[in-house]
Amino acid sequence: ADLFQAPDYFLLDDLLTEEHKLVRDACRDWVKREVSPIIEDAAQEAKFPNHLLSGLAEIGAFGPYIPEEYGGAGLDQISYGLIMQEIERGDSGIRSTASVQSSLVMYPIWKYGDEAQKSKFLPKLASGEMIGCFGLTEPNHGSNPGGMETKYKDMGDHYLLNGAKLWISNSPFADIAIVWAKNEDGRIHGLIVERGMKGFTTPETHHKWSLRASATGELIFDNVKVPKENLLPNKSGLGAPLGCLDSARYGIAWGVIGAAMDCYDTALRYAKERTQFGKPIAGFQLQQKKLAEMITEITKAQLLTWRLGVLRNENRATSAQISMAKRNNVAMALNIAREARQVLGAMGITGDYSIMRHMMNLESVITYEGTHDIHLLITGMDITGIPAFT
Ligand code: TGC
Ligand code: FAD
Repeated sequence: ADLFQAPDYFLLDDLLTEEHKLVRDACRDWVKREVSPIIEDAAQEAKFPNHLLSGLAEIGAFGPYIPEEYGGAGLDQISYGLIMQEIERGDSGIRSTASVQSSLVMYPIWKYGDEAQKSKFLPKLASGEMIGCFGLTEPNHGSNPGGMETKYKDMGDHYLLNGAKLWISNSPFADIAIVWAKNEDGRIHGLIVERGMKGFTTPETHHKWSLRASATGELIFDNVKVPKENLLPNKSGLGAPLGCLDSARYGIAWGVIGAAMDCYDTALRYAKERTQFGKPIAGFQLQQKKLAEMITEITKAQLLTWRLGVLRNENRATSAQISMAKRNNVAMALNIAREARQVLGAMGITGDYSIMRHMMNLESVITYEGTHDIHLLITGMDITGIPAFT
């Protein structure tokens, strides 16, 4: 990890501002110092390294684009993307924590919350003093969250919440959960559920082969009394959680480039050092094909996300463009991880190198935040005008 060289085959650094480069380099140094040395053991032991939370806050990973008045870093969308890239070069699970905290917890409070909610929660979330999670997926409703069964009832002075969410990143230790639930009219709203509320439990999901350094769990609501001031008042309907997903999916499109870069860099270095049949394996055409295709795909993904970042800075990016980038880049990173693992032969299956961990992590990334199939159907709907989900 000490020797990591970020590939920049098309001199994309020329497209970045001094601020972008400063933010990225600070983040890259932090990952090298704090994440790389401990991440393999954390993944092997299936433990989220929660001592990293304050460092994540310091590099601006909690609310990169949230205004400074609420404790955020006040950066643009390209800086946000570069932060995600550098963290995911370390590990997709650590990037997941940053994605959830920023785009799935701070973003809805910032966009859909009232002033009291913003000042109560955002500064503590930005500093990492408080950690949040996002409950949309349910046991019976993953790709189709509109079918959710979790519901709340107006009891006059509070709401009564019942239901369950599954596959929730950070749920086992989160202080608050942004929970999407239907009211008596079947309309979806976001509620801030706080740890300690009676009837609210968060059991951990064990035995994952993927995202092992990230804690995943359930959210169970058994007649939970939620104060009325905890309902996010300014947006309802499925578009509210999907709006948060746009921001998180954008970050993932950048993030996975980091994982791909780390796999490529590791495979290239190994191929130049490993000798078989009297020469470095990098000298064989079959290995060159793998490496040349990796750098080509990384370069295309970098251009796609940079352009998407510019469009987002100008408020012109569409949800369908974000879906295309998420889908393309995650599949690109997963393919690179699989190819890079082979370049290392048997060494590729060990924890002495990061590739197999990235590969297993990316099996979650290709499923969460909208599966590879769902994003294809979003593109299909966008270009034909005909939804093919049902
Ligand atoms: P549909 O009828 O198309 O839309 C319902 C309403 O939502 C609006 N909308 C959006 N708004 C904002 N952003 C978007 N991307 C939007 N897409 C749609 C739409 O305009 C409509 O608004 P209105 O006002 O007319 O009501 O909805 P549908 O039920 O047909 O579903 C469409 C579909 C399948 C694309 C959607 O359900 C979907 O994206 N499904 C995938 C579910 C998903 O991504 N779940 C992610 C859970 S969170 C997670 O995985 C976190 S992992 C975090 C980590 O660890 O990093
Ligand atoms: P399903 O929806 O059951 O899909 C199964 C298969 O069917 C998939 O291949 C899918 O592509 C395909 N399929 C579904 N519908 C169609 C269709 N219309 N046409 C063609 N094929 C289709 N969720 C949260 O809310 N918050 C979180 O923090 C969170 N974190 C996660 C962390 C991890 C590690 C994982 C693995 C998941 C997480 N998720 C989270 C859940 C994630 O968003 C869902 O797993 C995802 O949306 C898919 O839902 P599902 O697993 O129920 O699959």
